[in-house]
This record gives sequence, C-alpha cells and structure tokens, in this order.
Amino acid sequence: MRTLIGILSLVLCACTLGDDPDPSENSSATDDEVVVERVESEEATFRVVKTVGGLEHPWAVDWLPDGRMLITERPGDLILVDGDEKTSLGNVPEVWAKNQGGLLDVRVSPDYEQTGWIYVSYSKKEGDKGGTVLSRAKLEGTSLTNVQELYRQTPFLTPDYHFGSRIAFPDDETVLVTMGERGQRREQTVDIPTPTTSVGTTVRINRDGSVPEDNPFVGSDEGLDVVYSYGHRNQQGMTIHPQTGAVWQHEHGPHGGDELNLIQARNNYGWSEVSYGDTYTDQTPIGGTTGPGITDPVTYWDPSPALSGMDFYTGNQLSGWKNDLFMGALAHTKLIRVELDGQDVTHQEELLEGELGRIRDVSTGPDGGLYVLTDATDGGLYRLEPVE
Ligand SMILES: [Ca+2]
Repeated sequence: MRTLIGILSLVLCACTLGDDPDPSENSSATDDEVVVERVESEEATFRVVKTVGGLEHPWAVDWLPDGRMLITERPGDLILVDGDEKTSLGNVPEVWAKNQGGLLDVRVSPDYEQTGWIYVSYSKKEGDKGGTVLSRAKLEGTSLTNVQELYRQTPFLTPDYHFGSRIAFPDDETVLVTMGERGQRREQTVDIPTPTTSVGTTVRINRDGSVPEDNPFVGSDEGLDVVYSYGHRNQQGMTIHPQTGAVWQHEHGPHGGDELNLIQARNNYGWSEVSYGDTYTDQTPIGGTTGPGITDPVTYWDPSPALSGMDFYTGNQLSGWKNDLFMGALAHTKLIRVELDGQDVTHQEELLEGELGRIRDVSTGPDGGLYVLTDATDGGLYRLEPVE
C-alpha cells in the first residue's frame, strides 16, 4: 500500500520527493516585472526587475553552478528556483522560527561541482534555550540529503534574537560563520567580549566541521579553538574581497553605531566594552568608542541603517560598480554602495531608498546582475541591471 501511495504521489507531484508534498508550493517564480524603470546614479544607470515574488521573509540567496537558485525563508523553507518554478525542498533541518530566528543563510560551496555541499545556517532550540547552527547537506531532486550539523554556538541562550549567521568561504578551504551576541552585554549570562564562548564571534572551521590547526586560540586557554575573531555584536553581513581575499563584515550597533569591520584573526572588535552607539532605553553611552586592544571599525553609521547582507559587485554588467561593496539596510530601506581604497572607505552612495522595502540580502548573480532580497511577508528577489 505504501508503494502504491508512493507511486500515486509521484504521479500527482513528480517534482516533490521530500516531506510535505504539496503541489501548491510549486508556483510560477519568474515574474520579471520592471518595478523601477530608471535610476541615474553616480556610476551606473540601471533599472530594477522583480525576478521572484511571493517569498515569505526571505533571508538569503545563492546560486548553483547550473543557474538554479536557493533562497531561504526565515520561517523554515528552503526554496529551489528553477526557471519559472519554485519548490520548497524536503528534509530541511528543523529551525527555531521565532522573532529573528529561523532558517537564515545559505551558501553553495565553492567546490560544489566536486563535492555537492550546500551550507545553511539557522537558529535551533533545545529545551528553553537555543543558538546559531551551521549545517551542510546535499541536494538530491527536491530534497536535502546527508544533512550534517557542523557547528553550534556555545552556549545556547534564551533570547530569540541576534543570531548573526552569515556564511563565507575564504580561499583557504575553511568556512566562516558569524555568531551573533544574542543580546548579551558585560556581566550578563555570557560575559563579552571574551573568546571563551562563541557568542559574539566569528567562527572558523574546516568545511567538514573539524578545527583548523592554525586558528588563533588553538592550544591556548584564552579562547575556544573555533573562534577566529570576537567582540562582535550582531553581524548580518560578511563577504570576501574578490582581489585581496580579505574578510569584511558589518554588524548592527545598539542604538546607532552600525559598523563595517575588516576581520583579522584573534582581534577583539569591542562589543560590549565600546561602541559608537548607545543604549536603546535611555541613550546612555555603552562605554568609550575605543580602547586598548580593541580593533576599531573601518567606518560606522549613526543613526543605524540596520545593515543586512553584503557583497562585492564582481559582475560586468554594471562596470562602474566593479569591486564596490554593497550592503542592504532594513530600517532605512535602501542599498548602500561603498567605494574602498585598500582598508579605507573613500566614498558612499545611497540607492533605492524607500523603493523596495527592507533589504535583507545583496549578492552579485552569475549573470552579472546585482540582486537584492527584501524582508517582508510577501518579499521578493530583485535584479539591478543596466538600462540605456
Ligand atoms: Ca566594534
């Protein structure tokens, strides 16, 4: 009987092999609707095309080598976009989908064609506590297989916010993942900044989950073996410079003080000893803005745009933007373009303010378009492309 039901299921929905077969989840994805006809900006004249609609609080987008897209929805669905079809994949890890938690980043491994690994980050709950988790899995048909949990934040804590969780692949065969500070300040459950927990850190592991021997605290009691940098707040953007290989991150400030940081091994980025922001409740200073042994941000923003998503533009379509750094803004509903000269910000431009909504992720697509993902109950994926 199970076999017969299985066959019937395949006939009714040949596209779904995983859990919860539901034909209604396979719907037209490619709207390709021009939503902003023409923007004459400083270095590019472009338009904005909506390419995928109907996404529920999407958090991240990445591409498989064959051009299909993977998009995470924070409530817990991982969406495969194949041309006009979008399918919710089966066997996705169970997530703690509450407040800022849920299914968060997705990144296709740079060696995907050899290994087939896809990396996802999400919040996970056990008992009354939870934290950020990094797992990897393979894609078979429309389901994940070989799901392996590689790392979980230590310790798990009760707050349901500030999970960080951006994933990046440096050129050295490791994987980095940001671990948000989970609402912790000095003398709370977790005393930060300290590298003795992974709360408020950047974690660096090998792509199979083992610990690289050259991590800064390996063989030392001062910090966990997995910690690469610490003293971070909630880092929702991380990317690798396409020419230098340097690791760039941004993080949310408390009330003002969103930071752009250049990440280096063993460095302390200051939270919660220092910040350019102040407290939400009574606007009192957190501490000074810098201190001994603390790595200052490359730049900061006050008031906070609420940064999320970050990528260098590496395409050829919008040549005036080549190698510029783009970041999304949630509260300020805009895209920020940053020109860098080495480690210095030389110029900034704000784009699309109020046009698309809360921008959660930004990424150069394989076609050379610049894509942004909007955080909304009816969120979308949009492509910025050149126009005459
Ligand atoms: Ca800082």
